[in-house]
Amino acid sequence: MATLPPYHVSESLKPRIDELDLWGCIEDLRDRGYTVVKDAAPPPLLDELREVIHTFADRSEGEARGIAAAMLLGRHPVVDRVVTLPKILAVAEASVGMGFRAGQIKGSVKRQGDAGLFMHADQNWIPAPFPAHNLFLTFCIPCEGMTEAGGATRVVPGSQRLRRHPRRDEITDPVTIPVEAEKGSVVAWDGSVWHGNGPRTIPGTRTVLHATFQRLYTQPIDDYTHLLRDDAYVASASEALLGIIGAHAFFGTATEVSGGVDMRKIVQCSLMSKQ
Ligand SMILES: O=C(O)CCC(=O)C(=O)O
Ligand SMILES: [Fe+2]
Repeated sequence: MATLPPYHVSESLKPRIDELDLWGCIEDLRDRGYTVVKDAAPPPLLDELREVIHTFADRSEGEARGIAAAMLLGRHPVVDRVVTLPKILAVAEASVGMGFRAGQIKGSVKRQGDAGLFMHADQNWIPAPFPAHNLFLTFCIPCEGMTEAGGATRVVPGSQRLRRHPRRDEITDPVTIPVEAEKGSVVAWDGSVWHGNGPRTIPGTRTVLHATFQRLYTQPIDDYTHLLRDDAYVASASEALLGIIGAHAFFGTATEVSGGVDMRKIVQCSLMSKQ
């Protein structure tokens, strides 16, 4: 089976991209390395998400307390719903291919006076030159929208084409633009594009969910495979949720007596990885 070239959308995904009106987002990701997906999340769901992130962040320990909440998949139905919203799943598949996995699912809270984040490409542990097929897609899901003064994500549009990490001098003298988004919109960028975020200079909080999706063959940042061993969770989870947690992955399926990996799964993964 032929492999789909980078940035091409598979025949099976096209109808969803049409229906959800996402072609502009796909072109943005190809040309600029980032996009704003409009009307991706219902505002009442974002209000619930905000509460959930603050609740879990308050349970984090040390410096993360009140600021960051990690390993959020499977811990609250609102998080599971948000990461499997139709526009998010469709943009993720277009960028990191069929059979993609949930990577890091994390909440963060930024307050007035908080500094900005240094510039980087998300695939920090991947050596350059980066592969032509994108490996990571990060969604930044702001619970109240994102403005420059509020500490928006900042990107260097087009930097994904360089397919390398920023050099030290490029980090200290970045040419970035803020990515502003209305409540309900989500921001997404690929694993190669250089980005960081700006300081927050206004009162209130910037509460966001960072949801990173990864190409099938890469090692997921967070390990959610324990959820697949939880019968009650599996029984109530959607097919999409089970897929991103790794229900179809062949990795680790060999046992001491099986004679090899799960044949059905390796065949399925080999087909999906090319789409
Ligand atoms: O918080 C942001 O705006 C960007 C954070 C970031 O670099 C990331 O989630 O990859
Ligand atoms: Fe990042």
